[in-house]
Amino acid sequence: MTRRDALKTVALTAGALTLDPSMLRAQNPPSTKLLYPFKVPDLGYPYDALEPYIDTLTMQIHHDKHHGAYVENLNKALADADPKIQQMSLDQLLTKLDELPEKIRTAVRNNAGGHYNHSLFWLMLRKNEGGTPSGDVAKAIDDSFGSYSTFQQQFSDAATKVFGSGWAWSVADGKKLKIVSTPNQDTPISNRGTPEVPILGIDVWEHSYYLKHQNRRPEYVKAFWNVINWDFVNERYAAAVKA
Ligand code: MN3
Repeated sequence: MTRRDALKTVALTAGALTLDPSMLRAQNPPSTKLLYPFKVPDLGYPYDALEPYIDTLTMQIHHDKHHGAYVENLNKALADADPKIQQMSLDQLLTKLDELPEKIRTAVRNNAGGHYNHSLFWLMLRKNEGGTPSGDVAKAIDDSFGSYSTFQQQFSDAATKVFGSGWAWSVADGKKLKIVSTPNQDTPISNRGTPEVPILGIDVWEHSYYLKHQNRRPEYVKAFWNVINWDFVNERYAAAVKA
């Protein structure tokens, strides 16, 4: 039995498919099989893997405590819910927020969103030391923005301008890419009418940068370009275009 099969078996016998990043990675959207009770996925790399761009302590607290709290509060919100709701996947919860009982809707929106966004975020990160995108996503960036530097500029601008806490994203719109932002833990897949598939995102909540960069969000956004896992972004883009 391979390690992956062993993990699957363990997860299945535990009554829910959860996930090491390699299992999440194959999914599009990435978390189709994430089910109640939800679990925080392994980070998939050491806390210090993104130094000096994102520091060790930030990664540890962000993953274990902040992501952990979203998962814990999501499970709490669903604990007394109708079994039909408990059986909805993470994606279903987020794309059908309107169908949830009002009593739990806000808690699910915030905490399922937090779980979804962070599960994606960890996979989007890998130290690349300023490496540039390649493959289809590089072409999509050129086709949509004219050049990588224009894309960087517009994405950074969106990230810097998020008022308060939220995220900036690049989402697939057919073969083209767009830049959008979401407040709090809202996620592009929840957009009514036109759910969007995020292929790259940056968390601009202060908890994601304050220990190292304090109030200097632009400095964190600049550092972010050194820790993008372009291979994963390419996989997301390919899956989004196929969908
Ligand atoms: Mn965060």
